[in-house]
Amino acid sequence: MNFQGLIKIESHDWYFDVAMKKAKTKTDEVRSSLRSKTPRLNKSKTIEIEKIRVIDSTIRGFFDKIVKNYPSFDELPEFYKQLAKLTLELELVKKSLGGISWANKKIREFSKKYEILIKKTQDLTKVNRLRNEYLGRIGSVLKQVKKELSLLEETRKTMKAYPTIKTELKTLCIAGFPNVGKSTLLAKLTSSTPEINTYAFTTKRLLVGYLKKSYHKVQLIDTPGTLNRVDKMNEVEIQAYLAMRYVADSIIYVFDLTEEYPIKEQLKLYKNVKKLRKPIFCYLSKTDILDKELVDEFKKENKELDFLSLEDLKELKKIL
Ligand SMILES: Nc1nc2c(ncn2[C@@H]2O[C@H](COP(=O)(O)OP(=O)(O)O)[C@@H](O)[C@H]2O)c(=O)[nH]1
Ligand SMILES: [Mg+2]
Repeated sequence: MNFQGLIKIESHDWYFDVAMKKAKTKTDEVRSSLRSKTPRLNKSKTIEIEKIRVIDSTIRGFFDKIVKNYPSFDELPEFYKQLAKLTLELELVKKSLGGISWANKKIREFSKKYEILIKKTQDLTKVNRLRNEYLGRIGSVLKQVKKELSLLEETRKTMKAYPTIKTELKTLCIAGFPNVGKSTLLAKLTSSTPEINTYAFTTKRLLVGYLKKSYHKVQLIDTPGTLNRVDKMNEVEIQAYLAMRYVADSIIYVFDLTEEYPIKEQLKLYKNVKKLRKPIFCYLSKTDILDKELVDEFKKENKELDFLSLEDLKELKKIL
């Protein structure tokens, strides 16, 4: 799923101005194509009707796109549905989209109505009056969706920062305390493919990498965070938790025995991750700078854990 391509939503003034500019270009064309012999009333009517048509199709074209382009939240994969629930005011978003559709309908109505009124009139001054009235109506409809437009734009910006995760792929999440070596492991496992994001060693967003073997593709996600209560989590921790819960088929849990975090705490987090009821493989990082004895002892003490060895990359990839 990819939210990068959502079109920017502008202010209500912007749509009005663009529509007016387009209308002007078009009516200038029409004006110069009319014969000089055409009676003034007919000329004026033709021009103003053309103006209405351009304004109508321009604004409604934009608004249609906004509504069609917006994700339908009920149909999103569970991960994004939950993420949206936690990060957006979904009810307001739905109402705002409804507001844009309402504006579209209203604009259509006014355009039809004023086109007919202008066609019918035989009075030159009335043509201009009707046109001004029409513009006033359209301006007022746009004003009425001012808040809706800006809410949809704010929401779009939030969604733009969502990670791009392929929810349909077999997925492994890498979990563990900060600084234990999760991102390093992700890089080690997926460095052979160019799709790993270049901003490694950051916890600002989820890192995603892919492992390919013939037809099979596995997605690996670096999921930083310590599984706090949801209201205590920051944005990336929420994403990490949701990825583990809704996207992961299995999890690699990274232990770091270099005492950065007490091993007791790391085991506690491990147990919390286990509650997600997914297969968990454990990986011991930084064994290159650890006493072999310490490593062996830890493994002995925690026999129930399913340890992975990175030395045996082949084995690991087979498991993946
Ligand atoms: N010696 C050694 N250092 C490592 C290893 N894995 C990670 N590190 C270092 O530990 C620090 C934290 O690693 P990082 O992958 O960013 O941890 P993360 O916060 O869990 O993603 C970095 O300075 C890494 O260079 C390892 O296997 N051996
Ligand atoms: Mg990291």
